[in-house]
Amino acid sequence: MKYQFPEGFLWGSATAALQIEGGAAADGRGPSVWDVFCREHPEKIFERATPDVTCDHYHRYEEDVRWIRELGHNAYRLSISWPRLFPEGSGALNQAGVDFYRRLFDLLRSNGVTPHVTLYHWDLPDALARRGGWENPETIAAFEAFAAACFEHFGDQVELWSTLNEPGWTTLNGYVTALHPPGKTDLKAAVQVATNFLIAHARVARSFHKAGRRGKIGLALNLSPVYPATDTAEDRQAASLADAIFNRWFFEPLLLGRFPEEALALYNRCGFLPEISADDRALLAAPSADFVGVNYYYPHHVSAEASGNDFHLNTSGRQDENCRFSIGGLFRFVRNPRGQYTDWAWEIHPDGLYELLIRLRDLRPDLPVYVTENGIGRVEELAGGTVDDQERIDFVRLHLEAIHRAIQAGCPVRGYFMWALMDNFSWINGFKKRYGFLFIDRQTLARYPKKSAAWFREAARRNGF
Ligand code: BGP
Repeated sequence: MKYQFPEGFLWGSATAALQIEGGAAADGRGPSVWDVFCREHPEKIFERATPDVTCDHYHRYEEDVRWIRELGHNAYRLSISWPRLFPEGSGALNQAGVDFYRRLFDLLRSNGVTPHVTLYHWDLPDALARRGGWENPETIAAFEAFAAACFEHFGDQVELWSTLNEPGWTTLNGYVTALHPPGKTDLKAAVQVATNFLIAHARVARSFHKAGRRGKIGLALNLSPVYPATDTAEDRQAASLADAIFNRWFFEPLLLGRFPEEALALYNRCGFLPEISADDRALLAAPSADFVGVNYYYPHHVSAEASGNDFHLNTSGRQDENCRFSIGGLFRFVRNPRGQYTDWAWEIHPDGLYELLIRLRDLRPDLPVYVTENGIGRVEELAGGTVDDQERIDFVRLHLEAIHRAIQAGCPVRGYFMWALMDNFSWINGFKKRYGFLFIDRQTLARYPKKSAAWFREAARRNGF
């Protein structure tokens, strides 16, 4: 075997509540901001898909845990639906929601599967969204109460907690590109929301630690290495600024207890500096994560030539539909002419993951890291009861090789979660973009393991490949 992983390495896959559960109105669940966004702006979602049913995991979780076991995973990353526990975002707890997750966690554990649980994977209760969402400090307080309820009710079942999934990506799309709810382009609000997420994480982590809870708490960050498009001083400067805004704004407070100067200087110039109370400022000045989760899909290539704002994501999977991201006067993301791309125009670049892991190691050599998401969206069809997704096997193998190299170089990576366990509601991409180890027949919702599931099962069994 060429790549032997450390003992105890976690081999699993990931999902998020809104993307797989369905049961949108079952047993007292309240609406989330995504349910409402899809209903009010169907034109923004590929083929007007909705998260009402998705994979119906809420009703089929027993079968899904059987699949997880069948696929040989020893861990599973999932999220808890906030509006299933608190239909109004705060206030009365919905016991049926608690019961659902208790049954699910029990079943996972009795099948030898470690749950890695995210508290917030973008399904903000609509009641909070209507009062200003993450711009409103009330939401931070409601999140603290939701987190406390989760620790209280599931603390004996769960030991690995992430407060947030990808605060950067959700802020970017909610408040800059306007592609996700709340669909705004407001850069000042974006900086405040990005900061409010960090405050929310830090407060929850503090109460978790203060209460002496069992287990570890961290969060999952979307990280992308940022390369200058050319070697000019302008492009290098633009790339460094993009890195400060998209990567360092999030990992520096968590790992080092500080914000990147470059981003602070820009926000100061533009009048975008976030409001932070003295208490929260003190809180953010101390590192707050027991581990960091890295969600890695692709790198960015940055050009300083950006005349205006322009945002577009490929949601069709058509080769001729490019992604565009440009903030006028700051920078623009460009396509790498030498890059290899997926059907949705995301570059495949496993070395980027290695570089990110080494960067984290250099900052905090002792801090455990999980690769909490990594995967490839494809157009797929069932043939003979399976899908021949050799491309996914190659994608996962190359990224695992990069992780192995980083571990050899001293980065304490403790586990890998492939996105995703099953094909799911891919946000504004609807259902055409398939990510799973399990193929979901959209007519019957039956699950079929793809060829990659067998490859991964063998790697997990041998703890390497
Ligand atoms: C991450 C999200 C996941 C997942 C994945 C793939 O940003 O945390 O929820 O969806 O990206 O992205 P997409 O489904 O938009 O292709």
